[in-house]
Amino acid sequence: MDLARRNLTDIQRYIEFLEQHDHLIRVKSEVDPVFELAGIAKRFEGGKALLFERVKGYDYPVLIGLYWNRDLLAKLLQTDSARLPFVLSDEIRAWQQSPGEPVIVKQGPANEVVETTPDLGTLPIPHHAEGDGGRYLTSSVVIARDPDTGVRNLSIHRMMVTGKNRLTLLLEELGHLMDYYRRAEAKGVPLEITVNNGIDFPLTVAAASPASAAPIEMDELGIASQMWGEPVTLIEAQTVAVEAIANAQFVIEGKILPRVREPEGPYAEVTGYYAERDDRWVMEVTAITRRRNPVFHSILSGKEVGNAYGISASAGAFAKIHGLVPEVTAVHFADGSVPYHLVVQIDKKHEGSQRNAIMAAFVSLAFVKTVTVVDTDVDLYSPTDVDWAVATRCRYETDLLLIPETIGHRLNPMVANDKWTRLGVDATVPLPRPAKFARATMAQVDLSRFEFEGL
Ligand SMILES: Cc1cc2nc3c(=O)[nH]c(=O)nc-3n(C[C@H](O)[C@H](O)[C@H](O)COP(=O)(O)O)c2cc1C
Ligand SMILES: [Mn+2]
Repeated sequence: MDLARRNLTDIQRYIEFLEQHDHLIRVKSEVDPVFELAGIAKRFEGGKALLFERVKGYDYPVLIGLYWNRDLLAKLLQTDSARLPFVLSDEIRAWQQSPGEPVIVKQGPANEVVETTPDLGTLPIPHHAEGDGGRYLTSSVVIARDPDTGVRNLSIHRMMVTGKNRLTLLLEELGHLMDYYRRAEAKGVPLEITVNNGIDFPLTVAAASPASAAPIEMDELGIASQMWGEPVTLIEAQTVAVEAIANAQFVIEGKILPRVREPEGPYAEVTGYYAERDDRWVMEVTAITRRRNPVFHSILSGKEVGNAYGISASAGAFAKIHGLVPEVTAVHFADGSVPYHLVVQIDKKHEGSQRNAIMAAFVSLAFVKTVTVVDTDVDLYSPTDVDWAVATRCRYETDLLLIPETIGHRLNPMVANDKWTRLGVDATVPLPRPAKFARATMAQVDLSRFEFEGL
């Protein structure tokens, strides 16, 4: 891909792009970052992105909504929304075949200003949902290095501000950052990290790519370089031995402390429910660097989080699932239940392949609870069409596969003792395909040959 050549590698250029494509609303009035900002954003969720120019009590604007509209992201990558997952999975596959190294320099836009005494209170971090436990970083990318091998990792974590130089964060059980942290903690040492706010789409894709696409021994930063068409530039940090993104808006440096847990939450999660307050992992901030004129980036908790994760994760999983079951033609998270319901489309050549596809999907995506497989004459992006396929092509006594006692996603209220039951739904027509399953069709008519009034 050629995003670097198109000069689309930072938030400032994104804002220009959004404006050129009529995808940006500028909020001119002063807005309170506590509840009001998210309340306004919620009213525009799914449409144009919002730039809050005047945030009460802060010097910097806030951008929100970059990930809540797939058409916008498709435009950015010069494709259309249906092609978006394929374009991304091609990039992930190209990276897997030739992973490249980033460029590391001392200075970049993200350390134009070095705040000598770090104070998270100077950043316009919004307080989103009414029941959230505090102000949350929702879109920032954490960079860390494997304590044993030194391999770099990128991931996104919700982070609640608890002091001028303190945050609490969530480390998911199966994530690579958790794996790094556990090994650091066993040695009794902190895990150094940089937290990069205001990064571009390729870096979010890299950070959200699932372990099945980017295994622990690989540095997923290369996915972003692949999309840029040139190596991503990193900067050395001031106080830790991990790099940061040179084009970020803000970099928060620090370490996750061993054997320390402090209260975090509640937080309005991707599930649509509040995650409970509990004792979780603690980051001590050692430095903050920034651009001279930074724009703070936030993701509205809830649906936008699902989209940001869903687009990258399904692209990464498609690369894997297609590799295992080549008859699979596309995968898509059902919009209402990211990351739990994955729809898989298959051009079935062998009876039974659709069930292999269900198993491949479950091992490729740790959080998926339901996999529905449909044929190629079903529009997997349309919940109505998928529902029709299940209603007319699934024989419930034989085509529902229940897999009990599998590892569940802890955020989901259906999980008990870390376990839940997964469901595979086979909504494909059996082979050889009986004639009664041919879809009713009308003639394909060229409308330009007809005159209409009231169109
Ligand atoms: C917006 C967003 C928020 C996320 N929040 C968290 C989180 O709070 N904790 C967590 O462990 N993973 C979170 N994730 C998921 C991880 O970033 C994601 O699973 C990633 O692939 C993990 O990287 P890894 O494979 O290198 O472990 C979030 C993802 C996105 C896109
Ligand atoms: Mn990883």
